[in-house]
Amino acid sequence: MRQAGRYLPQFRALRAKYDFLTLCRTPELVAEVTSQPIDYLGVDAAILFCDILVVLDAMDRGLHFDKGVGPVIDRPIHSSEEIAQLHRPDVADSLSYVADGIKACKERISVPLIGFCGAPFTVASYLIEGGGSRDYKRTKQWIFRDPKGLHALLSLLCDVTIDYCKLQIEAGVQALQVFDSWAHLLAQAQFEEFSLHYLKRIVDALRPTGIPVILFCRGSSFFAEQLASLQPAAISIDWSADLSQLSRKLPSNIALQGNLDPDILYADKSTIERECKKLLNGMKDHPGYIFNLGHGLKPDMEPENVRCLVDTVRNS
Ligand code: 1CP
Repeated sequence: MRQAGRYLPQFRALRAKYDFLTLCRTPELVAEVTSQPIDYLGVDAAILFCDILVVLDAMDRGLHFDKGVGPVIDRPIHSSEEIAQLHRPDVADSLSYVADGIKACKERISVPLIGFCGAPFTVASYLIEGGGSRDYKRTKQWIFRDPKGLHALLSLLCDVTIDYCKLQIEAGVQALQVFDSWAHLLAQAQFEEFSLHYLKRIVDALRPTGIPVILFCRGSSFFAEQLASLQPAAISIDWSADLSQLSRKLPSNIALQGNLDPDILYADKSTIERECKKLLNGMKDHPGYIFNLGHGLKPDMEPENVRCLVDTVRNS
């Protein structure tokens, strides 16, 4: 889950000087931000500093990140006719800055580096809505009004995503996490049709590389068995499930990652320690378990509390 995020003052100091995409496009700054949480927390792996939406930058949709607003896409897509005009970018060219950032990280960081991408459904929802949204109305309308058109968009984004993952692997990432942050908008059958199908294409395309793929959905507690059917290396479970109970329903050859409620970081240190130990205890007999949060950190979380959490896991 997000590491540097917005909660580290070291990140905010850099962000005050540089625009978000400038940070992403400058390899030395990517290495700097990626290593900030490693230096501060001593976690076991680094997650590349970038964003799931850079593929929309590669597709020239006018992506920018505005203070206090989040991601904005100046040229959203509203119809099938517009989809026909989209093109598959040469990511080796348009996202070469990500490859350069990865190489800079590898020189600087000694722990494994995790690359990532957005799932086609989640990236499509940003492209359709023009940014974040409260109710994702346009995306849901499209599901019911023009499923064929939506599939054309998802299929294109899936191809671009696979190219983008391969670019990250060639540049040196040692694992890849796919974020389907808006999957919880979908009912079970819709999830299979509009998300799982494309996640399968990604997992299958990357399998020959031997790089472990971790699947995360908001809603992964609910969709865990469907995700397991794709046989990814790992599934990252959101914070709503009882992980030890859920793990009994899933094949033991898939690692589980998760799933502490990130809002616990607003509590005092003894509560953080207690809840963390409860989770670790429930998973103590599960081989390959990876401790993690069930979603991202929030900007106003205390770095000291995050460190207390990491120390508790280390000392357990
Ligand atoms: O935190 C890190 O440094 C790790 C790198 C990282 C990752 C893994 C960033 C940097 N973004 C992401 C993934 C990401 N981006 C997701 C999937 C994970 C999740 O569900 O949280 C999503 C949905 C996005 C889209 C996005 N980018 C948002 C969410 C907006 C919304 O609709 O709710 C936001 C706020 C961003 C900007 C962003 N990306 C990353 C950071 C540190 C920030 C904040 C930038 C700032 O300072 O303004």
